Amino acid sequence: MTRTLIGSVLALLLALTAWVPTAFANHYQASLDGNGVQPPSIFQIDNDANLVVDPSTAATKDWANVTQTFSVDKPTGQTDNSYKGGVKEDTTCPDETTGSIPNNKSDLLQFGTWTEDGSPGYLHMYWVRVSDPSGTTLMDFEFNQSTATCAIGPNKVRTDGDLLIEYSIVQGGARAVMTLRRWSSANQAWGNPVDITSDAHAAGTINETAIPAGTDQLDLDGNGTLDPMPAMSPRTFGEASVDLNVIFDSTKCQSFGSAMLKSRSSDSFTSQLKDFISPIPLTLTNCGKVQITKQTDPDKATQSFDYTKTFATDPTSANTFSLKDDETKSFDNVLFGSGYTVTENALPTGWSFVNLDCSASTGGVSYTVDQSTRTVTFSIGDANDFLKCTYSNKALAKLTVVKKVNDSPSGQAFAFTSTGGLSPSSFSLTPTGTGTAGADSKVFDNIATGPYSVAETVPAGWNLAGATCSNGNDPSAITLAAGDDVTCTFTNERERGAIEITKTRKHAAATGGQGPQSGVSFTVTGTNLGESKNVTITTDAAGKACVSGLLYGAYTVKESVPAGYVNHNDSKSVTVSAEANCGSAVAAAAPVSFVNTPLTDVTVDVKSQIPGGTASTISCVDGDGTLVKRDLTNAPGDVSLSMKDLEPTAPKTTLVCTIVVDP
Ligand SMILES: [Ca+2]
Ligand SMILES: [Ca+2]
Ligand SMILES: [Ca+2]
Ligand SMILES: [Ca+2]
Repeated sequence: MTRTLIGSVLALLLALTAWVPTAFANHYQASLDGNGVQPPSIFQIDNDANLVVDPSTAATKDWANVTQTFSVDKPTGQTDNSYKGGVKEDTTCPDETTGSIPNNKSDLLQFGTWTEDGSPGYLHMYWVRVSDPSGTTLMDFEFNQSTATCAIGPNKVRTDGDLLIEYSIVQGGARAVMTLRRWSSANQAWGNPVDITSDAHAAGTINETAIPAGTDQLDLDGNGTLDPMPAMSPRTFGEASVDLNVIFDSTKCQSFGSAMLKSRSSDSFTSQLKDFISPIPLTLTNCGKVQITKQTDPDKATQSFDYTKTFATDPTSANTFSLKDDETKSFDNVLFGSGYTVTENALPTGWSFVNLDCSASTGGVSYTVDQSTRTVTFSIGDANDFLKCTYSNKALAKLTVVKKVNDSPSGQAFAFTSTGGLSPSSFSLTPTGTGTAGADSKVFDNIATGPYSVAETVPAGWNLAGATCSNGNDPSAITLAAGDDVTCTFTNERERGAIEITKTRKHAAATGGQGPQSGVSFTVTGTNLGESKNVTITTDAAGKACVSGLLYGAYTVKESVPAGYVNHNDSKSVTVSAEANCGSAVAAAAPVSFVNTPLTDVTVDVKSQIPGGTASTISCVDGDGTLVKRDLTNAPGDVSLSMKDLEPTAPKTTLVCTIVVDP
């Protein structure tokens, strides 16, 4: 009794000594600490291997809370598959047979693996067997790059560099010695073993105590769901971790797609293989994926955008690349690492950056996006890590304001104001001549899309004849879309006036003795009409005639006096200086009046009743005695004196004729 107790205490002390972690902190019991190269593993390799997440350590994993890749052997007994006699580790595509594994010595039940993300992370393995045999525990985990199955036997076709991880624990031992071998295609044999436990790149333990039924979970029946565990007797469950730094060359992409577990009959590497658990697919690689996609607004833009990356690939790839709309750059062989970046270089002229969206990434890839520098910073630490980012860029727009005048600008400047962020927001345009040839313009290039407005402050003496934009917008509400090139044209004309002519005549037969005179033509001339230009208008029934569209300035209105009338003031100067039009707006027209006077003809006849019987003279003078006409010939016979176009204006309204009959 006492001895038993002492023995137990000694065993416990020995065990405690064995459990004491080495110089490393922050890792669990036998778990790997990363050797200062990568963060410690979070996976529990228990000193006394178990499957549960022991509550003492938070944020750790054990087999009960990871989704492991596992394979369950055929049931123990006559249907179990094992290698044929004479098969050794170096045997290529060894054949199999069925039947009981002798003495349950190496009768395997299950194995599994789980890969812990990191830089590069860890590979964790476990095995389960029927019973604890005498002698050394020997488990060989084989990892194959190819998933092609051998023509004969259960194995996968081996490729140069395939892995064999040996786990061995001496009889009664607590910690496994683990070695790593790589397959040599040239030698058709596994290479020399490399001890990976002594330098803390691997660790393996075994359950030294029984694992009670139901306390842990593994998928023992292989149906894909975790099952309550039957009791596991001591030394029938083992677990191990390997630092992926010793599996992978950090400069090469490697990928293992299949794993299997084998038991060996003795310590000797060339001893006969016994039981195996058939290969199971897995993903064990040191490379992830990166995919960068380009989207532009407007769609299908031909602009190319340049990018710079800082991550490494195998084989190596250029650190710069270019993308156009809808194009994708894919890197399927990104070596594990952190602090990787992809940056969109300086924006091409005429383009803006909308955003960088990496939310489509999968596999839990860790990334941060800096929109201001157009950079994604990320880590690739797992085969499933797939960074998928889309850069969206929008074309900038162009707005041109054109100032056009239909009349001579004479140095007139036109002021403009705007909203929406044009710079400068206020500006002035000064056409040099009429029409498009003399137009002035202001170009706002590479401006953001969105709403704008432009307005002209119409100068005195000018009217805005038109304001239109090439995209159909009104200049007060311009909407610029990506890549738009819009021109808004403001057309001005000078203000114009009118001349209204009032034409009257003296007319004895009319009420009041005078009235309007219709049908009288006037010619309007002026320098603003051009030297060779004139306008002829005719009075209407009301004696009115109007001409509009006249630039401000001096004009001459000249009457074409009708026959039978006289007008000594038939040409008048008129100044147009107010905006007016004929018709409804005639009130402001420049007025000018003309009055015509009708003419009178007088004939004085003296008739000799006897031809040649008498001779007479006639002499007529007007009111002030001025001689109008006379015939003093005094020839025998008739005398007739005609006076035409007599004006009824004083003193000419009186005509005195002296007739002398045959003096
Ligand atoms: Ca464990
Ligand atoms: Ca545990
Ligand atoms: Ca088997
Ligand atoms: Ca078995």
